[in-house]
Amino acid sequence: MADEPLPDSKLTTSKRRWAAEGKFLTGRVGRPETERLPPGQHLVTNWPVLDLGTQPHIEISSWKLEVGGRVETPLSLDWAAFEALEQSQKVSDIHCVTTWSRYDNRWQGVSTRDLLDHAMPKQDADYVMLTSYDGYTTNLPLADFAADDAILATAWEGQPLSRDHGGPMRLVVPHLYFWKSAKWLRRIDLMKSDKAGFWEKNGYHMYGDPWREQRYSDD
Ligand SMILES: Nc1nc2c(c(=O)[nH]1)N[C@H]1C(S)=C(S)[C@@H](COP(=O)(O)O)O[C@H]1N2
Ligand SMILES: [Mo]
Repeated sequence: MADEPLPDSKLTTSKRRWAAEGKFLTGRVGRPETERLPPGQHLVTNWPVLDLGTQPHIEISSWKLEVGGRVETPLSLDWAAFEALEQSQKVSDIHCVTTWSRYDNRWQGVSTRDLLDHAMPKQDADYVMLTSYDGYTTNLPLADFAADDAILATAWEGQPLSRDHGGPMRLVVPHLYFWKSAKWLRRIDLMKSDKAGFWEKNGYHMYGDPWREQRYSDD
């Protein structure tokens, strides 16, 4: 078949150039840097440590992760059972309510979706409470806990997650402020209705969307 000559109006020329430039595409790729950084945040290249001040030392031999509440199959996993779950890698940005953000963190661990496939949320489960080894708690909707890029991380940048950052395992939910990403995670409880965790009882927002600057509960 012979090549049909394409009409070369001014518009088609422009459209071809837009296509080459990826113009009007939405989503992260090609987004200007100013839109990648949520309002009121500044970029850091180090990784600050923030917690209640007690960094629990958890022996791998006594470590456990429990999943309970509104699930069909409550889980109690030791380290070997947790490591035997399907492993995933995610790359994501961190946005802390104290205004620092850190781009392109490479996590490895178990995706929250894969864990939920084992526990099987009941029909009426809509929220999650996370409880950590230092007594910290935080809450979020089940849909956010199950986000595509949410991960129960055991490694960061190819190295085992250090104790100060929540090792041996922490949650990472990158689309919410980082206080929702519980370090030293011990229990995951699915609930029918929302309940406030530690910071949420102390003035922080129940949801915590960095793009809407949901820092404090009176916002
Ligand atoms: N178990 C536990 N998880 C926690 C906290 C905590 O005090 N205890 N602090 C939260 C807060 S406020 C932030 S900003 C991040 C900090 O994580 P990082 O120290 O790895 O930067 O952890 C979150 N997860
Ligand atoms: Mo924080």
